[in-house]
Amino acid sequence: MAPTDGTEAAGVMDGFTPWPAELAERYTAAGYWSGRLLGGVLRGEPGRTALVAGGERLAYAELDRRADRTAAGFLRLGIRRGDRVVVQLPNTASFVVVFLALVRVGAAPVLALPAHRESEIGYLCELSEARAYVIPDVDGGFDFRKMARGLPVEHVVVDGDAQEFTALADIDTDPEGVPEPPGPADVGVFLLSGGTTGLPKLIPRTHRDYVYNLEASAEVCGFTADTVYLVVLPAAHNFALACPGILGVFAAGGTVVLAPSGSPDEAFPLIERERVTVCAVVPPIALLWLDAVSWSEEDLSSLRLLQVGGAKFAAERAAQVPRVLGCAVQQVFGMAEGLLNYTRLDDPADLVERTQGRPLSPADEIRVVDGDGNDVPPGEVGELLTRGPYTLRGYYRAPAHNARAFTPDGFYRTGDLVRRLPSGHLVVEGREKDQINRGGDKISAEELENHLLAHPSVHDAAVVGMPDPVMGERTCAFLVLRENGRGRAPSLREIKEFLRERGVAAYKFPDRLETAGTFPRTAVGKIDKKALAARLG
Ligand code: OOB
Repeated sequence: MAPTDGTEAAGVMDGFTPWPAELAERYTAAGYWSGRLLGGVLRGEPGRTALVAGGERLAYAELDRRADRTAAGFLRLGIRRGDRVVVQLPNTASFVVVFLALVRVGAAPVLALPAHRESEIGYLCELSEARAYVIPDVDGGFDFRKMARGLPVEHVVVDGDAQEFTALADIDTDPEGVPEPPGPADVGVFLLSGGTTGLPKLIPRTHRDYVYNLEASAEVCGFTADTVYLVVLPAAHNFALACPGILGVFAAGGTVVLAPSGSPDEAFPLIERERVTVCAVVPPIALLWLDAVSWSEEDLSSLRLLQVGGAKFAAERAAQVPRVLGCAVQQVFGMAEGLLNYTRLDDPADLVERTQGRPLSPADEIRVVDGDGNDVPPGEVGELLTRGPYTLRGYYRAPAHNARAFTPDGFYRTGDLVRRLPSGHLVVEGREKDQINRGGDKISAEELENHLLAHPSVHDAAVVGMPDPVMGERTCAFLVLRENGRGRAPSLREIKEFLRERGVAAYKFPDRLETAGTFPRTAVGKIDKKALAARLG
């Protein structure tokens, strides 16, 4: 696509949809787009601790040096500005170093989740035409090197024992200067969409829009050099990375502490030891913590703010957080595509408990529309459409999908059903998109159905969410079996094993299996998923 805003780096990234020139000028003139780059987010005092991970404790100066040396290493491998590199690292210092190194080179990390397997990773490598793939050796008992064999990438870079591949430690080299620094309009990073179609989508985030995302978030959330932020969600997820997340902490000069998971056994001792002040969690983790304080012995008194988002957090539970955990709660309704809504630190308790926040930026445009695309009266429920200085204008290399996912004037159709209050706060009332939100993990029904349809006993498949008190939703797969149901029904265990062999991430596995003779259909002949969901007692 031709560059249209005059500052676009022509040819650096095809398949990327730029903002129209007039909007780009407005966002720049208003100061939302500063021209700062993702590689420059390390703004803490050189001697101050930037990162605590496992046994490692890195000062800003040291993290900066390591990022530069690893950037030099990627350049030495031939990775250049405009290239893509699939990064699949757990919450380790290497994730942070590799991320910073790549954005400094101008090669965009494609941020896969540690849970992704051959099915997702193979597709991401192909779609992005990745030049390299960065992995741990073994994590959570899984050997990532095994998965890397046979992938269409030139370089596999391994954090740890590299075997036949390139060791991350070995690419570290003296910087010889960055030959061609990225521009602020370049794509800085690719995030993964939760997905509503058969295949996941890539979300291009430019340096300028993502820097605004993280800086404005850090301001709204009151992050300073005194912030000590605990990461319990995957660092590759937008919430933990930039809302304000790891990068927002760096921009504010604070300290990031990486935890392997949100389990109280791991997180609570770190909160006590590092005097953690803020943490971002999904609702199931918040519920776990609310329970765990009664039996845990750690001192959590340093905690000032618990950010909860990724899925709806019930008002009653939000109200419990200050009483039980002794800190403020903030609801965050965000999406990798861009738009972020935060309850504000000085909002009255009622809004903090009962709403999912209001848009981050004064330049975020919000519409709430009915099925025909007309704005609903104020206060009524409709689909949320949005456009703004950090919301994508198109998925990467997905023109057919983009024609449906965006209005002709560039509003992103979120698929979320919301109600807008006079204060501008949004209440999430449901979802229109065919997706299951399993405790913050997003599962595309169509993607899972396609995998199930490949099973020899399955004639037809429909995946629906079922309400769950802890996860919000769990996944139920309805199957119509071949031979009019006379074939043997596979067990849930067999289906999980089948999906594992196909290389599907485990969080997408169904929690429950039901067989049906036929599927109920809507008037237009589509599977009636509401009627199916109603069958679940
Ligand atoms: C975050 O991002 P994604 O891309 O994993 O998922 C986005 C979707 C939203 O469209 C919405 O359906 C759901 O997740 N969602 C919520 C929610 N936060 C996200 N639904 C109800 N209440 C909430 N508070 O999930 C994400 C990205 C950045 C920050 C926080 C969450």
